Amino acid sequence: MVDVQNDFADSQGSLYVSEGELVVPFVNQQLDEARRAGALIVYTQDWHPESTPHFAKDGGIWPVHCVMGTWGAEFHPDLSVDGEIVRKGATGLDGYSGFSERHPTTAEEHATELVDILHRRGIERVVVAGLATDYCVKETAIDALGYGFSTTVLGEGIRGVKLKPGDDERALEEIRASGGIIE
Ligand code: VGL
Ligand code: ZN
Repeated sequence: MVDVQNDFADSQGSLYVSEGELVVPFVNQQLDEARRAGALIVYTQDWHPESTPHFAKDGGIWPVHCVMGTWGAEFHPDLSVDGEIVRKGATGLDGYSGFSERHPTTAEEHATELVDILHRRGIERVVVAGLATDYCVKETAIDALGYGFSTTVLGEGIRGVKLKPGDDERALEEIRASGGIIE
């Protein structure tokens, strides 16, 4: 479950994804079913320091969002949270994918603990939903495919930032081109 946090999912959030709150009832129902089926559930959280080259004020492209410990970084209050939590971006790198963090300009990149968590549990199939389609959902799904997990994205449980119109559709095409299924 990718980044269902106030700054993305609440209309008062600083990087509000249009209709972001609408994914919550749907993903809660999916999470319930997954939990009953014994699935491992992992929630990612975008988790930035106050200054990072990820933010426009520090040379990046985004308004300040999901600063660690603030309201904007908290999960949406209606999200059913019960599972592992993986935070990304805390070192000041971009953390679009739940699997990795990357410096926006240098080649610096390192893995989060997510792949180890999945390997330890013997996971073979990953189902992705959350925010936002064209950034963190896309990067997480494509990395999951790269690690060899069979990967499905739940179309009803995602919404896009759409800096450019059509970015969300293009993201889904990229996921499909990498071998992912949009359900
Ligand atoms: C995200 C932009 C910046 C996301 C995170 O969760 O999709 N988008 N940081
Ligand atoms: Zn971010």
